[in-house]
Amino acid sequence: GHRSAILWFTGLSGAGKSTLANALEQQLFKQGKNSYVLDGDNVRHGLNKGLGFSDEDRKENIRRIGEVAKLFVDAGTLVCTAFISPFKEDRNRVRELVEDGEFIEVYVRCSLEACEERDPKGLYKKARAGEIPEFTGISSPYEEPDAPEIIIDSDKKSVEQSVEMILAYLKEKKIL
Ligand code: GGZ
Repeated sequence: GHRSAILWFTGLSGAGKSTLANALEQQLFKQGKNSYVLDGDNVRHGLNKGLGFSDEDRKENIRRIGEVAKLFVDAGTLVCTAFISPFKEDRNRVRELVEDGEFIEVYVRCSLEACEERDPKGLYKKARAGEIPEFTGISSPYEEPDAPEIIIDSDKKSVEQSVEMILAYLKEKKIL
């Protein structure tokens, strides 16, 4: 068995949050652990359809995701969330929803320059051209975590190395 927890990935667009969350989930699945990924694909298009990217909408986006993540914890699932979640206050509010040790903040750290260089969806280019208002890192802030449980330097570590780091943390904390 395992204890349930929230692995809360935070970082800029293009930093690699979804990639890491999904790679971790695959490993957990292989180990027979009950896990699930919440990301833009299954949340912003459904539950949070209608929310945009103003500060207020991002706050509400994160609040709802936090509540859903808590339900997953109640159900005994290791839930990985992959959202920019740019505001410290909103992330800390989610932390307070669950027991000590059940909120694991994973800062996927990557310089704006590197994210902009990758630009897998061409969004930074559009944001620079003024076609996407309030784009995180360009025209909307990202507040770095003060004390994340885990920091992944995604421009220096491979996905495999990063997943190993997270698995090692979960074992050390007796979650796995
Ligand atoms: C940031 C935006 C924006 C703006 C659309 N700012 O790389 P992506 O495409 O797939 O990930 C980004 C995603 C961010 O949604 P989140 O729910 O994670 O954001 S938050 O936690 O701040 O609520 C990006 C796309 O949506 N996107 N417009 N203006 N990212």
